[in-house]
Amino acid sequence: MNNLFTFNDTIAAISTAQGASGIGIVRLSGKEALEIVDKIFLPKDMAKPSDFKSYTLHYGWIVAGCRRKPNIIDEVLLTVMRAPKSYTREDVVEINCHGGIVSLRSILELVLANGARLAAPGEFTKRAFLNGRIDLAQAEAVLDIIQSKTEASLRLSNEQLKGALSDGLNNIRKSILDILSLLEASIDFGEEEDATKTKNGRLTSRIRSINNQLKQVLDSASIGRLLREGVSVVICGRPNVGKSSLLNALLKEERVIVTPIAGTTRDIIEETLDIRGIPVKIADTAGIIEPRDLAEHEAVNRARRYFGKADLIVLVFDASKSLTKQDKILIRKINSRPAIAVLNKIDLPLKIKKADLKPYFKKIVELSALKLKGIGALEKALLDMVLGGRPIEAEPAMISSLRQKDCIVRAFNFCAEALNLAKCGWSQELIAESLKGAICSLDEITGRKVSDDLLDKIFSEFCVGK
Ligand SMILES: Nc1nc2c(ncn2[C@@H]2O[C@H](COP(=O)(O)OP(=O)(O)O)[C@@H](O)[C@H]2O)c(=O)[nH]1
Ligand SMILES: [Mg+2]
Repeated sequence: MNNLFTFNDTIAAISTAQGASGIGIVRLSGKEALEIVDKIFLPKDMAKPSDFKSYTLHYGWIVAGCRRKPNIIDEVLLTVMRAPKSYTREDVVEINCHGGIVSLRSILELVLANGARLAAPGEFTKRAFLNGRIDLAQAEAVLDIIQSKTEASLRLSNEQLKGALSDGLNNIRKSILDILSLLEASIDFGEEEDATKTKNGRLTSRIRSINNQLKQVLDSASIGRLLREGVSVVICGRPNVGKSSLLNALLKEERVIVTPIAGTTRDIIEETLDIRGIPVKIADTAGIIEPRDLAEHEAVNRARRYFGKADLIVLVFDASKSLTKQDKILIRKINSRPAIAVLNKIDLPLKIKKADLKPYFKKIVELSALKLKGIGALEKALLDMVLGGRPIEAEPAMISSLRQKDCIVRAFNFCAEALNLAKCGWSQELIAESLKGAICSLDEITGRKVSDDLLDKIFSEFCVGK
């Protein structure tokens, strides 16, 4: 894994977001990166990039055409990072130019015309992985950092990039390897009848300890995924109960139009809140029950879809009015899905009491979206439902993706199988086979053993330029 791959081509891409901005970066990586910029960079002191020292910054211009009559494309700063101490472990050049679309594209085109190839999504990070600078879990962390929605998920991804997860898994892997070598020694050399019994006891306790460690990693998965992916919450309720007002109150801004006219909200409005580090994607829906026209018909369909796929439902009632038939229909629709009832408009004289809803909901929150009273209580109720009593603290070796979780589950199952075989005194070859299965599953997380298809799939989620 640690040997350098030799890629014959040099890749290039715009590494900053597309659109007008202060600066933009075109990045090159590969054997010819310096040679290519030699042809297009005109430094103030007329030196050549291929003579530049690593980790140095140079002022000059990107030019097209010959050096005597250059056509200036942009004024830039050029950074050189030589192999192997670079992001990809290859020669890397970053051209810091002005962040206009035309400037960035012109420089990229020039770089491509001079011998570079346009990088595929995630190809720089893929090279970093293939060249052994980072493992697959760390490569995934790079993507997570870019996509982090809250500070807590950013912290988790940074731990993973530093190698916390990989270190934890490598320790478990090493313990399994230790057992395997013991097993193999006795497979080869045979064993006395008496000694086998005590040895079996030791063997089962060692496998059990590995099982416990894997279980711990697995337990961290749900919080890890929660921090990374967040939860989706849908706000439902009949028209005019204050759904849009509630979303505005949660967002602390006037995001959605609120009027006393029923049917004001026709589209789904979706925003992400940060509740104690968990990204909560919250959607306000149209409260229409009987659509009057095509637009309302579509609004109802969309609301249904959101209702169907949300992790959690917030059903809003107007506490200043008695429960209506429409309210009751919605209560029935909740069935046994995770839901919180919100009694809104408690600033007005009340017609519904908490007790009226007790039979249907585990959590009921009274609030006033208009007067901003009780919003904190709703946030707390949301968090309680989502966490189900688990602590929110991010552990260092936390798994964050479904892919990683699948691998750990497989490793755990293999170990559980090995434990059973050992307990029942089955042959050591069989136990060894199961343990090897566990190692293979762990290796898929760090990428020690991974198929090209899976690599392609993982890196295709990256943006071009990363
Ligand atoms: N008194 C009072 N009025 C509210 C409260 N929440 C919303 N409203 C009013 O109820 C009406 C409907 O609100 P809106 O958020 O558009 O309801 P939606 O149709 O469920 O989205 C508006 O006139 C709001 O000002 C509240 O807590 N107290
Ligand atoms: Mg509304």
